[in-house]
Amino acid sequence: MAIERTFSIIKPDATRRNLTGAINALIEKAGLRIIAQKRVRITTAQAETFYAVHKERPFFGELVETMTAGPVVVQVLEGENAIKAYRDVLGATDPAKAAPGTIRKEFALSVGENSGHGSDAPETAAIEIAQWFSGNEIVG
Ligand code: FUP
Repeated sequence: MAIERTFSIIKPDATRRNLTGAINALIEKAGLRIIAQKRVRITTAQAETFYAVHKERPFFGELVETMTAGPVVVQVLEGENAIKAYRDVLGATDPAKAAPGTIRKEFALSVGENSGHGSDAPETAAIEIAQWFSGNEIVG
């Protein structure tokens, strides 16, 4: 298996409830290393760009509002098969369908406020990491 990097967002619903450390504990317990991390506020324009793939979906406006409602923590995670490994740690998009022990089962409030984002493929991981981090901010 290859060592990969993936991009993660701890979403506003989670930072609001002071869950950054609890989520990081699940990330590290899964064997993923947090090799870059910063707390930022996402602007409306940045949220619209980040989720452009969902532009035509009925929930797009609400998604942008949710992502800009408070601070987020953006991260780069590294590990074996990191993209799939982190999506497994996150659990299903809908927390009602997420497996026990996953971030979304343990912490998410709803599909919209589902506590975390993880890249879905190597191409999107590379684009998303580059959108938020410069090379010297990532220390593997
Ligand atoms: P995921 O890859 O699990 O983050 O899920 P998607 O890319 O399908 O969706 C991205 C975000 O859109 C979700 F995290 C929350 C939001 N969303 C909704 O609000 N309603 C939906 O029906 C689907 C997604």
